[in-house]
Amino acid sequence: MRILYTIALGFIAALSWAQPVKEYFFLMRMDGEHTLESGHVTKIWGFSPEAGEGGDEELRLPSPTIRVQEGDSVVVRVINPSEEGHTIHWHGLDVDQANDGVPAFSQFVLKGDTFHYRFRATHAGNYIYHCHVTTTLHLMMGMYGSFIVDRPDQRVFAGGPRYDRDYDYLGSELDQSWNDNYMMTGPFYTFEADHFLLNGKSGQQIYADSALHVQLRQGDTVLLRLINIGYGIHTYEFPPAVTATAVASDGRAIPQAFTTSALDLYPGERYSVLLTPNSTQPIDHIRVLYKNMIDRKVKGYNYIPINTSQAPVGIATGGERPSFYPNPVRHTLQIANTDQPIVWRVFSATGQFVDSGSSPSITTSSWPSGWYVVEVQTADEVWREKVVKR
Ligand SMILES: [Cu+2]
Repeated sequence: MRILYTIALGFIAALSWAQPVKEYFFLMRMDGEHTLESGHVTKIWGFSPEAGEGGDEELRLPSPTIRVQEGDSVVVRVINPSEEGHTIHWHGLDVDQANDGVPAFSQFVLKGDTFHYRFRATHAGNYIYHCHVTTTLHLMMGMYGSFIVDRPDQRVFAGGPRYDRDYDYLGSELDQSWNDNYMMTGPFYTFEADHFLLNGKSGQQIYADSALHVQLRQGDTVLLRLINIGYGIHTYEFPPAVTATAVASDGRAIPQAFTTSALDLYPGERYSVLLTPNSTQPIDHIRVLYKNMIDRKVKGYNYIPINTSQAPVGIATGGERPSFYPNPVRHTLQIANTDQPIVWRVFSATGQFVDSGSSPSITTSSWPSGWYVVEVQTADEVWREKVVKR
């Protein structure tokens, strides 16, 4: 009787694991470095993929995005070679208690230990994984990443709207003094964010990374996966040239999808937002504001560029390209690398004329914050450059 029972149980278990299994291997680490926008290198902790030969993969901020399909069984094997215990909590995913990564209720992964997290990704959507040990410190040190569940039919959820391509943005904050001196951090109320990140980057780092730019041409529907793992409110401001429709939140469809020009994400929240162009304006951006939870004061912001044309802006047609610095700019933009007379014109993100001149330094103090196009003309060349005014 007992044998039959065991066989039956085994059969049920086998059935429930018949779905495709996605496996990940992570090291839990406390020895990473991260370059901030200023160029300063600070310390981070996190999860790095375990490499085969040639040592470990580099530890990055954020930790790698895990991407599986709806219905997949997921196995994440973690090894902890670091000095402290860690866990992984699967924020928003329906996992059982043993796999939930909340230290007192499930498994601590202590120094030298290995653990296998097992669960099923039952609902397409955007999720977060992070260490849940002394969360304020371990999270702030960078032990987090995005967890994306998508569908082969490119619908946001079963029976939901389709999209052509998707982008995921994981917003977070960092207090440099905490990461620089993590042995000396005080209680959490002393945490004061001074770096505001999207996928670990800010300001010019986002501008320089075209993988973070949204490609949005006429007729496209793009899915933005917006995720907040910070300790403040993240407000996404969409430009008038796009229609932004929130269709899902926290891994479930929103019963009444809504269009919005500004969407607030509270800590731990995730939204799926569809973007479609509604004008032929060539240049635009999404602005992300980072607000304090208590007084809602804006503490920082980032821009996500939207490219609406096939041709990248700012590609020279020949000759030596001028350089523009600093970018982002506050007071004065310098145009360098031009050995012949120039004329420059500046246009706003909506294409309106702002200023013109012929000196290689442009005073920008009076410009409102946002994107601009600087057009530089010599006798036989024209260059265009996107510039961010802070
Ligand atoms: Cu940890």
